[in-house]
Amino acid sequence: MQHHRVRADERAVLDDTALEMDEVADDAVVPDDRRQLGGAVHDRAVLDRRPRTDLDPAVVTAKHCLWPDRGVGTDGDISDHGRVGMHERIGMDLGCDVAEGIDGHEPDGTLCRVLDAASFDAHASAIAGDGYTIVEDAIEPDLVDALGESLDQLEARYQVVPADNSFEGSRTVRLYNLLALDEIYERVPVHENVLPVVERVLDPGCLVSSLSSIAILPGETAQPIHADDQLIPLDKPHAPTVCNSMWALTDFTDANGATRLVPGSHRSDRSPEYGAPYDSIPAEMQKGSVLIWHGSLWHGGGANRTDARRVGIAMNYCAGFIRQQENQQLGIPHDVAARFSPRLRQLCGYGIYRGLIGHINKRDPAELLGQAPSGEPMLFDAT
Ligand SMILES: O=C(O)CCC(=O)C(=O)O
Repeated sequence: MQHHRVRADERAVLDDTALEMDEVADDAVVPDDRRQLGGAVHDRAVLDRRPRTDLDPAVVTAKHCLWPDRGVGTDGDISDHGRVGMHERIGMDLGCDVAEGIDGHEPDGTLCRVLDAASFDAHASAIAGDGYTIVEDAIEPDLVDALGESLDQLEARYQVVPADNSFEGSRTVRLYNLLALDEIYERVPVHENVLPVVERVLDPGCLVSSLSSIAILPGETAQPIHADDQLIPLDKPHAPTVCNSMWALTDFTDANGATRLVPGSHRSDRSPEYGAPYDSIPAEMQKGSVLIWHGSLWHGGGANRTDARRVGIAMNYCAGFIRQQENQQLGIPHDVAARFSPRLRQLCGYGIYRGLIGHINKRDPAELLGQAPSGEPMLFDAT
């Protein structure tokens, strides 16, 4: 079974206004066989950000900026996967003068790497069909690293140890309620390469159900296959009420405990039998990628047969009409929730679903935090 993959950088359809052929000057050190680059750009080709050897994120991020850095070597071509070839050094001039307001670019010319609507649609239909999708390279490398560092610190500060039960594992370290623990996690639920997929699977009124970390340590055995919605007493199959995601903070491999999936099982008329063996595939993905799945999909953490940790963040969403797994309104201190962005506050439950569910005396719960109400009319008042 092939994973359905739409790369975040497939958004990098470069615009003629940003990149002109003549910007690759004649005296730039670009191998002749790469001269076709400009033509490809004019054809609105997709550039691949991944170099063959050098994983330096600065190079990766900047390399689509076609300001040739003259006088550098000729080594290090960008891997092109049959799409377009370019010389690695062409993109080394960060902060080049790219016209402002070009969709998908930061003012310094670097690529935002935001997927477009068609890619989000493709991911959502992969979830409808297979039960899951992987958004490769979805997360900025600096955010991935910052999250990993934060988890290391929190695990040390709280001296987190495995829960030692069959579900959470005996060699797995988990931290829950992350939004209450460090500001960095505020970037997770709202991530622009993930949330739009979830909004298509559930709807824009979806909520944060839980936000936790899962570090599978060497020697851990496979978690029992389960479905995240198996406690919800609805006949299956049903429309998604849960949509979960796993952010890879390390590479996820078959050997180190990549999440195991039973493709298509979200269409089953039942949930798996706890502890029973099932054929499954590993959701292998590189650090910075995100696995997103339908809450009915049968899955579980894999066994870690390596000597290194497999670290992920489980960003779990639910529909706006069901109860969140972690109680966000009580679990996150009000002064912390008050500083959240309006969208994050809504996702945490400080909002009203379809003009009705979650109101307090017909008022928006955001007002509890001293925030302006969303302004959405109450359903009753529209009758
Ligand atoms: O760690 C994983 O890959 C999956 C964990 C999981 O599904 C869970 O704990 O509910």
